Amino acid sequence: YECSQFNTFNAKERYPMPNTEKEKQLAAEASVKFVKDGMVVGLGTGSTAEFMIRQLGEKVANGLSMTGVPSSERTANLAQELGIPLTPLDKVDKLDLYIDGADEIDAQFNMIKGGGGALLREKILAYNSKFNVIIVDSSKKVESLGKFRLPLEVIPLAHKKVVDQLIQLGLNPILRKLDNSEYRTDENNFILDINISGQKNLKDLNTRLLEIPGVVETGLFLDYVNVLILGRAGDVEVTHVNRN
Ligand code: ABF
Repeated sequence: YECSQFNTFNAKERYPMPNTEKEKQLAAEASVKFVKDGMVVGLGTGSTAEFMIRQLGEKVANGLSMTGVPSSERTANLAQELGIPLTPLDKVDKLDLYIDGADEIDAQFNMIKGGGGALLREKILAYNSKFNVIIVDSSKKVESLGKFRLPLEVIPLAHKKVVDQLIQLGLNPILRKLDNSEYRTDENNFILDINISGQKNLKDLNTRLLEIPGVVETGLFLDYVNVLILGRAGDVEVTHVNRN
């Protein structure tokens, strides 16, 4: 099964509603209210997170004292341009707060993340944060996950073997490409986007995926959300999630 035979897949292709950008912006604006002086804040990746980072940049310019931990090189570059002080994760104990977007979120607050390719660092930051705030436009809210393909970060040398396993599991993997070559993550790995629509037991699926040697991480974020901020039309819906 040759890689060159894979279909190309651009995970960022979706059909945005006309007010999507406004909804992202409103959700982002509401999220920065959670940032207090002195906090260490994990900074997500993606267009919704970018609205949030720009707003934090303004707050920092106006005197807010905070330190950011970036979830990608792209986010690190933007934060630096905006004058947000940054620190590596291993220099802090826990993040006070992590704010990020998502590709899909279901009724139980399970998420697919990683459409932007930063799932591994995003999950590390979310796991090591005391509090996770997710910001989305209304197109991301779904009854059950799976219209969006689930990204898996995989070690390049193992990726064909991983593909074989995923085909056997009926998950229809597609190697992500960028400009005709394999997309590379910040850790220099590949991404396989798989079809999980109709999967009932997400926890079990996640475990099975992580058991395949060569799979580094999945974009399934189960049990991570503390607050969901959803932009809808001209307003936001804020949901506090009880995770006990
Ligand atoms: C990230 O941003 C990802 O995990 C997710 O893939 C993406 C969502 O992008 P956007 O906000 O541009 O829709 O947090």
